[in-house]
Amino acid sequence: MKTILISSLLFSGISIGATIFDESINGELSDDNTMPTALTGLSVGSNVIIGTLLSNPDDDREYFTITVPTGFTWSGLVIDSYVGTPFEDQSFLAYVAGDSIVSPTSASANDLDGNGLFGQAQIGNDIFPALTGANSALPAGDYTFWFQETAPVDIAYELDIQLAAVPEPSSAFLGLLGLVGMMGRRRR
Ligand SMILES: [Ca+2]
Ligand SMILES: [Ca+2]
Ligand SMILES: [Ca+2]
Repeated sequence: MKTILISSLLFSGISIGATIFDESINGELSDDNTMPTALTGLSVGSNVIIGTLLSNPDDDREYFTITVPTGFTWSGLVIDSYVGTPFEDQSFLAYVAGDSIVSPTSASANDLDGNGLFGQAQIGNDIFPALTGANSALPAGDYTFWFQETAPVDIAYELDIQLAAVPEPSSAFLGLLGLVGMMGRRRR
């Protein structure tokens, strides 16, 4: 049953590895921490954000909020690509649960649910555990991100936010429910 479902998802070509935002098509991700770009329509599997962190004087920041729909969890964040021109090894990434994030001028680590420096060394890796400190996936809801590079370089990046489906009750449990239901009907 599960095999059939996964196969149909793979071959349907829907919602697997989808690019949910591309700055070259959709415009700049917000530079304003009070108005992060809202990213919706996330689905199970990969949700890719493609963009560029522009160097000074642009002083580019990327503020965006993802909405993890009910029935899903936030299970991973893979750096698909990270290329600095000139070479740069890592950039600052932080997140908070909710739809707003603290101002960069007043931010302290206590205001953030997770932060770190990520880049070259993490290409292809899932940085979810390092960023969030969570042992397992985080629940449905809003999460707001802050991505920034302060060195005078341009960073072309691809971030892959991964969602998983909340496991359904096991068939044995559903069978038990059905049995209880039948017994209930028989008593009437
Ligand atoms: Ca940008
Ligand atoms: Ca921006
Ligand atoms: Ca850097």
